[in-house]
Amino acid sequence: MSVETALSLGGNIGDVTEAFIAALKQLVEAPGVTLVRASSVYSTPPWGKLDQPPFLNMAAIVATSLPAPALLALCLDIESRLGRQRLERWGPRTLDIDILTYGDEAIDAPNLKVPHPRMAERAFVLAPLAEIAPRLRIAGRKIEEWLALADRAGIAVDGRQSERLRDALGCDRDTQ
Ligand code: GSY
Repeated sequence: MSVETALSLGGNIGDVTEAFIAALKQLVEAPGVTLVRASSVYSTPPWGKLDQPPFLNMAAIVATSLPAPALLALCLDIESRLGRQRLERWGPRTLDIDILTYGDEAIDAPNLKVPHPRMAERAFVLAPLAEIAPRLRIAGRKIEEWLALADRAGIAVDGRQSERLRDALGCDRDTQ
């Protein structure tokens, strides 16, 4: 059985687009994972700790036959294989991969809460996800509705980084 799951990727140290590309390639190389859709790459102001460089963020929908804990283990493994650095809580980092949704399941495990408990208030998560799954519902509202309520100041598609991502993934603008 295959489940569609929404992922959020972000980082603000090093070549973040390269990390997105490598992470997505490693995800789909894993047995039981296919990429359904990838968003553009967005430049986003830092959230939580303001005195740090802007982030790049994107979202992806993947279909997987992996149970949620195995998908989480895979994401953590990819983060560490790509040399994950997280210098401080809420601070700069090379790459985060967060599981936002796992089908329509609610998961409340110590290391995995799905839907991601803070996603509805984070425009850096909602803007990329709204591009590829605007009608996905969490907590009683569609992603596009949550985004309309969120503060989107400073959030913009980064055309050059999005082009790099599209070229590397071999998808074109319309079918992405
Ligand atoms: O997993 C969240 C990491 N993170 C981010 C992020 O990905 N984007 C922005 N804009 N701010 C952030 N603050 C943290 S922590």
